Amino acid sequence: MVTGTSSQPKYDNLILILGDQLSLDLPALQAGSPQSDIILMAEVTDEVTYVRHHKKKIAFVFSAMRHFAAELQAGGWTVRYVRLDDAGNSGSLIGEVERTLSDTPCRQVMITGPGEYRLKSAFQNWSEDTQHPFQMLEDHRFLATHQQFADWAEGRKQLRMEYFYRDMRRQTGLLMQGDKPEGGKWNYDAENRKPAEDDMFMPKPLRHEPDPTTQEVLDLVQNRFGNSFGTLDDFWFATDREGALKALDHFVETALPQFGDYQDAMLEGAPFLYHSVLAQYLNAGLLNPLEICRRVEAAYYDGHAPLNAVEGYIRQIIGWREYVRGIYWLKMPGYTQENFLGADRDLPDFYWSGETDMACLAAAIGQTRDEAYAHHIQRLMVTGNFAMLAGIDPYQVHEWYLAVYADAYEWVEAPNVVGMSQFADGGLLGSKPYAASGNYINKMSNHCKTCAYDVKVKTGPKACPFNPLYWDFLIRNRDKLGKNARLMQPYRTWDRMSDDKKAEYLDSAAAVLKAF
Ligand code: FAD
Ligand code: DLZ
Ligand code: SF4
Repeated sequence: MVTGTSSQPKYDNLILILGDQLSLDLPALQAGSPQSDIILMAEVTDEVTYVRHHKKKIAFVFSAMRHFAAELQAGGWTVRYVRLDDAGNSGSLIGEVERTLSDTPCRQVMITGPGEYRLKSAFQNWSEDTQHPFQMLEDHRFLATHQQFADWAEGRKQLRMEYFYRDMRRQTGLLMQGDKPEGGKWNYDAENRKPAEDDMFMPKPLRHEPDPTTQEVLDLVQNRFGNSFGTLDDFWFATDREGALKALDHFVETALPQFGDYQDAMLEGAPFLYHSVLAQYLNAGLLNPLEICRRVEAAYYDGHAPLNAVEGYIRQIIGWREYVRGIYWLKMPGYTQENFLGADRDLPDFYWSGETDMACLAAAIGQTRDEAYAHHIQRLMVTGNFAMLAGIDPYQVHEWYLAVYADAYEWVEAPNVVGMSQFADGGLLGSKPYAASGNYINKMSNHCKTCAYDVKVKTGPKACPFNPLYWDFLIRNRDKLGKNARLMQPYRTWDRMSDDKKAEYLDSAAAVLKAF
């Protein structure tokens, strides 16, 4: 219950800023005024523990919040910053709003629309219950508004990213020559599938030494959440906008030119390859999507990076990122519960421990534990592919991804996991499941060379587990997938196999599934 609201308001607006709203151009900051408003930022256990967040993600968010609060104060704002260990911390964001109102009356509470549905609806419910004046502003740090995406989706049979992306190219003018795409093609993805070699020069993302603020947060997280997933060792993320901008420059200088060619590659001991490792900064608000794209576009016109790299990179941000956000808000609530294939197995323990003889999974999960990071193909074709082939409950898969990556917020994670990687939405995002046998991983990585299993062996104890699981997945789900035009070929191959071969595959898959 809100108390103290009847007394004379001390401030006009109480502006709540969330841990992923760390942008000076945030709508609530633009609408407010340092002269008449007070800002609230709060570290709360509810946000830390609603999934088993990686320790590095918690540390990143808290340190970035503290740096941002200091920046706001330096800019003349009054900031009430609640630290996790502060006496009286209620443990929830709504609790902290109420606590503030009770000792510091404010005419109105103002927030920028939260990125996750659960928080948005919690605030809407709160405002209805308390009747305290409340304003929620649309988050305009994206290219497409919810309404714009809904209008685009209206009446379409299929929501294909490619068409949405072209609209975003036209809207932003990025890589456009008049109304034509630069180079004559919209999409250079076909050129972006080279495997990487062990002896290639490998750039590294820019590392930032923890300053005293970050060090203090690291100690706090170790003390309070020491049992949470992941390690805090060697924390190197930037935690303010200045550092994030330097990381962007460093990526453009060192890795962007190869980003396209090796976008789908995986390499043992090379967790970042030519990826930007900027999503955690972008999603927390330290960088803006359009400024990243303009910087990357300039690298093309300066002759520093080729078109396949630049177009591929811009597509990820103005195409995929905006598109998955649109899908999330179009389909929530309910989207995270979808389970088209009826998968119901529990997530194997090795997703948390990393202890598995499968070299590709051990590498992806090991670096996830160490860095709170894995790149797209590891997320999609290793951990995601395995979970789907093994029939893991997609909700458990969704919770795992939301917890373990520094860049994970439900609006971007859920469509990628539930839709793209698990096909749990029945094909809204992808026209077919991203299911692959060991052959794909062998083609795109060198993991199989050191694996305890043999990727060329199809069945039996030495066989790469992805091989029998691939067929088991297709056969198990034939009633749901059998009519998919893009799966006709594998189903035909299956139908031509001898009964003995089929039985070998299914028995091997059963043995794999029994082992965890
Ligand atoms: P880069 O490879 O350098 O790509 C550049 C940028 O493009 C990224 O920083 C990101 O902002 C954007 N981007 C690329 N692909 C996507 C995509 N499919 N959806 C949305 N944005 C994209 N991305 C997240 O930001 N948060 C998540 O929680 C998340 N979960 C994922 C789960 C699964 C199963 C899959 C398959 C993908 C997921 N992605 C997620 C998308 C993508 O894997 C990450 O954005 C990317 O790996 C982040 O690393 P990077 O910054 O080095 O990206
Ligand atoms: C991810 C996160 C964490 C770990 N902790 C906090 C927090 O203590 N306070 C806060 O305001 N935000 C935090 N966040 C980010 C929120 O979870 C995020 O703002 C919502 O999920 C909406 O996207
Ligand atoms: Fe992964 Fe199979 Fe290759 Fe091992 S053999 S690394 S399990 S794809």
